[in-house]
Amino acid sequence: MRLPSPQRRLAAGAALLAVIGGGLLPATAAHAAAPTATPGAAPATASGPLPVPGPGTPGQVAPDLEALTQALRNTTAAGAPGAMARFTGPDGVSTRVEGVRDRSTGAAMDPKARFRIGSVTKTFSTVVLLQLVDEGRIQLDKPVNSYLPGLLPDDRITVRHLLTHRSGLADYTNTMFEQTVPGFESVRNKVFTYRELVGLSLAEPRTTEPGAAYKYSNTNFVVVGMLIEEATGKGVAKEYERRIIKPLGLRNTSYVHPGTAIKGLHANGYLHPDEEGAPLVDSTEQTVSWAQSAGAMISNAADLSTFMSALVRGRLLRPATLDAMLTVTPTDTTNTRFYGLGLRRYDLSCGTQVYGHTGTVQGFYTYAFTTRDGKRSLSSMANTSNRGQANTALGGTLEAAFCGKAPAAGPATARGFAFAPAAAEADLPEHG
Ligand code: REY
Repeated sequence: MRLPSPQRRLAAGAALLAVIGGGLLPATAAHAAAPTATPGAAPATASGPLPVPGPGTPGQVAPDLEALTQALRNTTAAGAPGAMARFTGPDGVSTRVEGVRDRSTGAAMDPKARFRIGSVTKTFSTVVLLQLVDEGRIQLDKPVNSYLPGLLPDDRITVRHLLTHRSGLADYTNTMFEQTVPGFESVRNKVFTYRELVGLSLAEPRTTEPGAAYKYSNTNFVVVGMLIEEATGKGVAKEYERRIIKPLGLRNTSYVHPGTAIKGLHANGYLHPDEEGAPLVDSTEQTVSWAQSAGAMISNAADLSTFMSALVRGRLLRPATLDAMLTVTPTDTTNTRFYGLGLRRYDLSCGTQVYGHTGTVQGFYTYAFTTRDGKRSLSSMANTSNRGQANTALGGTLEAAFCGKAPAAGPATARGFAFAPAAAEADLPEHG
């Protein structure tokens, strides 16, 4: 299999950090290791964002709405039919849209539109699983095989290894979607069992020793879905509904697997073929059975911000469990991108730290992030995929929204920081 170069880079970076930190690194140790890994990087602290010179603290920065629009224009210029961003902060809600949500009718992108959120689903699955931890039904450091006897070939793989992408279970989607359009068409209407998906992973060599390194893999969150079903005796759809969607009133959020439609006002998704210039493929309708609890949910921008904000404010989990979810280790050597339990942390150029997740499912790129206090949230999406430049451009909405108009002096310039999440992420843009 051809390993895309960002993945090679990440693998090397993860290995380096594993050597430096001796395996699983808490955020503080990761930062301590940073000067070696990224010479010249300003130190960040685990306890809070870097101070920003000039008026105001990061918490008071207003979004730069012109920069937000520019990021969306860059996204459509890079090949997305449409893009949108929705920011919630102390001064209310701002939305921006560019391009179309439906190429056949020419209907404009709509900030209320529903779309496929891909791996942002992983954060929902994690919350359900951690509620089961809060209820004493699952323990984070127990072997997966103690709940699902004989499922995995290694009794050392724990529940926490799944949630931190440190199980070493190969990501079956790498081979499934090596050829983008044929790969997609071969699964678009398929219905897989969880066991079939795990079987595809186990047919490949494992990537790391349990716990040794971060290696993003959809397989981890397929097994999380199995754990949820095993512990509750119900499908994940019921648990998302009962534990998150209903209590938070998320009326645009659903899990309809193996249904193929996105009901109500929605954006159509358009997949870029690998061949430059070939026509886009309308990928709106699909089972997303290849992802299920790792990536098959539907939502909209407002619901994603409500969810992320409620999560960090402690409305869904007990304090100790939320702390565990927010305890991060680096995903690469930039010292700006981290992963907790089913949750990313990005440290932006202005020092602000945001928590959330990214998502890629054929036809849709998503970013859903919030500040630690949950007071400022951004959800942005583009209705395309397999188009790295569009994903990178969409990532620009984070800087525009959270770093806003703060002066570009101090740490930002000192670090020469250019925030391009897609460029160094294993799951972005190639898969995820
Ligand atoms: C898989 C392929 C994306 C996407 C993926 N998404 O793993 C999970 C995530 C749920 O982390 C596809 N890429 C694309 C290719 C590459 O076909 N040849 O970009 O649509 O969000």
